[in-house]
Amino acid sequence: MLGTSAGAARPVPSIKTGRPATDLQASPPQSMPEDEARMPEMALGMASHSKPEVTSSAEQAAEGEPTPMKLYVMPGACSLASHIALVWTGAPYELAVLSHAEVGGEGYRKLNPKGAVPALALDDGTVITESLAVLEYIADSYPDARLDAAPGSVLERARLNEALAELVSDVHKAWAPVFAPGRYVMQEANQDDAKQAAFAQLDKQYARLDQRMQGQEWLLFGRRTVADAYLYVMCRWKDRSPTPLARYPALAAFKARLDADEEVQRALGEEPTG
Ligand SMILES: N[C@@H](CCC(=O)N[C@@H](CS)C(=O)NCC(=O)O)C(=O)O
Repeated sequence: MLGTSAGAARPVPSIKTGRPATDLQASPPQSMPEDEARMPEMALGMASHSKPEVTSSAEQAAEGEPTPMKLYVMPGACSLASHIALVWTGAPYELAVLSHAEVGGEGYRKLNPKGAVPALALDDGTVITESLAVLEYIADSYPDARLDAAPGSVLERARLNEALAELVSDVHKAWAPVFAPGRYVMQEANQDDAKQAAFAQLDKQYARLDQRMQGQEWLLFGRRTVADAYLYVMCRWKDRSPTPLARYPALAAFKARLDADEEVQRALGEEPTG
């Protein structure tokens, strides 16, 4: 279920660019083997980060400050797309940067029982999960940023959903046997096979995306949308496979353009990878 209500029993801590200190400090998921517990940060060559600045929503309310929406992310994970989209809107936000253990931990599961990022907590305690929903919520909430389908265009909306669905459910999920082979293949001896099969599948998907991006600055509509933020994250991951992003010239050029985007750099700087 996507829309759940959080924080009725106790306020969710409000964290400014850092991990929650109190209610999200939990042990790594019990059932998860060590290599899985380290993914995707370790699989992606990412490390943990420094202690956060923490203020509680209750404190903020007492001080009369409005509580901006809060995005829960893991460094460099798919949640980076929602983070970049938020920066592109120029809206105020708070960030909770979690470790993989925290994402699987009890505290965060109260917020998102699926134990995955991203999650976007709104100021009334409503929580939105799933990248597609979070990205479209962000885009729809800040129409001036023009990150969404054109208002009223049913076809553009369908094209945006189409692109996001492909990125989220095909491209992203094709990485799963690479990051967590133990979830797909029981015998450790066979897990490398699962990874090699995933790499082959990924190569087909990236080749298709590369063809689509030829001569295009943006994925859709000749302008920037939230789908570009997600495509960027998928491009960042590709160097973790035997065939690096450089093999896909249009995608490599797209990534280089976004690497140079100051707002993308700001988002990356807020998700320290050590
Ligand atoms: N269907 C979810 C998947 C989100 C997802 O897989 N997030 C990963 C990070 S890229 C995660 O939190 N993984 C934690 C885990 O699987 O233990 C979405 O599209 O938002």
